[in-house]
Amino acid sequence: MRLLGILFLGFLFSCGTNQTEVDDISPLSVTPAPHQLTYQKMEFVGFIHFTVNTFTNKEWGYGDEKPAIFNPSELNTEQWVLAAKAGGMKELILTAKHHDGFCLWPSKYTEHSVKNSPYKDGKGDIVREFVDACRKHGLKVGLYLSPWDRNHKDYGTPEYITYYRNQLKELLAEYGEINEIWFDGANGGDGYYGGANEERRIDRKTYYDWPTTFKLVKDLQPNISIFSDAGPDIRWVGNEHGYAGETFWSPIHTDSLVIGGSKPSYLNTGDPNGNKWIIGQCDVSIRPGWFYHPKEDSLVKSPEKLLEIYDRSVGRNGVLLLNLPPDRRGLIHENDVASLKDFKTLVDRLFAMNLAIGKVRASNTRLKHDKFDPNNILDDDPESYWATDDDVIESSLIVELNEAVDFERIVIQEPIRFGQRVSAFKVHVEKNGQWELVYEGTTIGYKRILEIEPNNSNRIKLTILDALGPPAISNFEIY
Ligand code: FUL
Repeated sequence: MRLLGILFLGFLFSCGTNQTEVDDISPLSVTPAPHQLTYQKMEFVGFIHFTVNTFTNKEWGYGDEKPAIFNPSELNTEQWVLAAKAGGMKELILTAKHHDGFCLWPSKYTEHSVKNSPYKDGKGDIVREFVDACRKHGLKVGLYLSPWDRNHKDYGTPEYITYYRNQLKELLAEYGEINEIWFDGANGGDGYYGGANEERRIDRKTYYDWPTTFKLVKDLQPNISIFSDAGPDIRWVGNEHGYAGETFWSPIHTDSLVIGGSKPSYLNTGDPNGNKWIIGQCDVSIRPGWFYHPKEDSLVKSPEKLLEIYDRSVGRNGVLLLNLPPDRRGLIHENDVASLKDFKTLVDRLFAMNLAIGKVRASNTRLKHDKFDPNNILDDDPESYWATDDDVIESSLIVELNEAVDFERIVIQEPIRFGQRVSAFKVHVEKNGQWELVYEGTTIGYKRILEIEPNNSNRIKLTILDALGPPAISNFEIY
C-alpha cells in the first residue's frame, strides 16, 4: 500500500512538472558517424598548396622538376599555422605530394623529394615541421597525397599502387594523429613518368582499388576522415568556388559516385534519398591559383568575397576549405594574411551578438514535453531541440523577441545526429501587424545562414513546409 502511494505521488509529481523521461525522436536511416559530427562542427579548415610548382610558377608540375629548384629561403610552418588560426581555421591540410610527385617528406621510396633539395641540405622534412606546428598551436592535421603521380615510372601499372600505399603508410604511421586524408580526383594524362614522357590513362573505377586503400588508412588511423569525390567521410561539392548548393543534403547515393568521375551537379546538392552521410567540403583558394604565383599578389580575395564564400559554404550546411599557398620564401604572403585576418574580423563583428532573446511558441510540440520545448532553440545548449509529434510535418515556430531589433542574418540549425530532415521552409517577419515573407528555402542541415535584407521587428516566424520526418530544430539565432 505504502509503495503504491509513493508510486502514485511520483506519477503526480512527474505529470505536474512534465519531467518523465521520454525518448529522443527516432533517427532517420542515414545519420552522421560520431567522427563526422565532430568534423562538421569545425566548420572552417585550411589547405596549404606548396611544392616545386611554387618555384616553377606552375599549377600542375610535369614531374620532371629537378629537386634542386626547391629551396624556400625562410620556410616557417608556424607562420602558416598562426595565420590559419587567426583566420578561424580549425585544421590545416598540406599537399605532402601533388601531381608532380615531389614529396615534402624524405620518403624512402623515391628520389623525387626534399631529401635531394638544397632545403636544409637535404635533411629537411616539411611534413614533420608542419605537423609539429599544427600540434603546437592546437590545429588538427590533414594531408593530401595525390593519387596521380606524373613523376613515377610505374604510374599506370599495379606496381605504382604498391608504391602509393607505401607512401600512405609512411605518412599515416610516422607522423602521429592525422585527422583527414585528401584524395584528389584529378587523374591520368601526360607526364614525365621516369623519362617516358607520355600520356597514361587509367580506369578510374578500378585502377586504385580504393576499398583496399581506405581499409589501410582506417587501420592506421581509426579516427581519420577520408575525403574524395565519393567520400566515404567527406566529399567534394562539385566546384572550386567554395559554394555548396542552395539545396544541400549531406546524404548522397554512393551508387552514383566514382572518385574523379562523379557528376559535379549531383555532388553539389546531395540527395534526400541518399544511402550514406558524406559531409560536403567546399574547397576554394584565396587566390586564383592553388599554388603561389607572384602575379597574383594583387588578386587575393577580399575579406568581403571571403564572407560571401563563408555564407555559401558554412551557411549552406558545408565545411569551408580555404587554400593559403606559401610563396617562395616558404611564408604565406602578407596580402593573404591581411585579407584572412580582416575576414575574421568581419565574421566576428557580424556574429558578435545574437539578438534572439525572447520566447518561442510552436504550432505543435512533441508529446507536449519539455524535452522538445520550442524555447530550446534559443538556449545555449547545442544539444537541446524542439520537435513535432510523429504525425506532424508542417509546423511553425514564432520567435517573440523581448524588443524589436535590427537584423540581417538568421542562423538555423537542425540536430543532425538524428538525420537531416527539413526540405522546404519559409521565414516571415512581422511588420505593422502583417507577416512579410523574407526567405524561402529548402534544406537547413547542420547550419543554414540566411542573408536577408536588413529588417527591424520583434516577431519572426519559421514555417516548415516539408521534411523527411517530424522536423526538429536545435538552434535559432539572429544578427
Ligand atoms: C584539384 C587539383 O588538380 C588542383 O591542383 C588542386 O590540388 C585542387 C585542390 O584539386 O583536383
